[in-house]
Amino acid sequence: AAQAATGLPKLAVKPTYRVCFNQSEMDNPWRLAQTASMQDQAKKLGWTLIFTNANGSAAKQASDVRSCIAQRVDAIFLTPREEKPLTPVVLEAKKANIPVFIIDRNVDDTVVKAGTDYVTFIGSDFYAEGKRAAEWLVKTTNGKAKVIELLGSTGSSPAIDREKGFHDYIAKYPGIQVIAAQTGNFTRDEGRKVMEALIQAHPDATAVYAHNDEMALGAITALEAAGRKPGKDITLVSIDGQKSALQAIIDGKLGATVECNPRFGVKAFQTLKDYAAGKPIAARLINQDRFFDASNAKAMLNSAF
Ligand code: GYE
Repeated sequence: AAQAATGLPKLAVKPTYRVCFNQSEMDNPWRLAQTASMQDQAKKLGWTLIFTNANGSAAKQASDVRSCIAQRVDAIFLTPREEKPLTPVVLEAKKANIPVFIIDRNVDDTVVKAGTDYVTFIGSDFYAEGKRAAEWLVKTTNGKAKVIELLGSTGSSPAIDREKGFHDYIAKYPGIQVIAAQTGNFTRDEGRKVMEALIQAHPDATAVYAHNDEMALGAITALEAAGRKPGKDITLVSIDGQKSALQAIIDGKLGATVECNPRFGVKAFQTLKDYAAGKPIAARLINQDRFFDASNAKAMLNSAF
């Protein structure tokens, strides 16, 4: 079987499995949708899903994974809050002969490798997301904007790659300048607070690039409180494609959002089954994401999370 050749822990074909899902936090609609998707699919298949919530602490998430190892589960689904702090537990699971499937966020790929240390990474291409947001902004502003960037959680793979994808793309457009960048930790409240301060310090800003919708929605609140008109005198673009962001597009406040699909259940558990059956698994299983703007937000509203 393919799995034997890799040095990865083996997994038997069984009617049902006992697996862990180690969630990073539950403080936004994306996380709630992801968790619901995993739990729904486990229920449908009759599998036992042990769910842990690290409440935004990478250290707690590492100890959550260790407790799953101690419980000798069949497999671990891990959504690493930050790249580096969650890398060692991947090796610990391998040593304990428990296959790990990395979903949505990544670990440090310079230290651990898909196909050797863990089975695969399943998720979106965050670099491409940053690039797609930049492309839209360049087009919409005719290549002229002073941008405030709201960064995701420091050290998380989506924050790292969404920053890089955006900056690499705008490097060819000297009229697009990022005049301030600060983390809003992927939350609405921090996005609002950070924007309150940044718009005071940079009243010349004409655009906002937020690494997720929640921070963009927080920013809209802050901008309106500061007397600005989001969608009219300041252009916003973000990532995720949640329902309330599509509503903000319909309302004319948010310009566009790049979809980042949180519904992992079907794909994650099917990949485990394929792995157990000895099928070769690609190192990266990348989701195909959509793009939402004024042209389709209304039609897509009901399919969003
Ligand atoms: O964009 C954000 C969430 O890891 C891709 O994390 C995910 C990101 C998503 O908290 O809203």
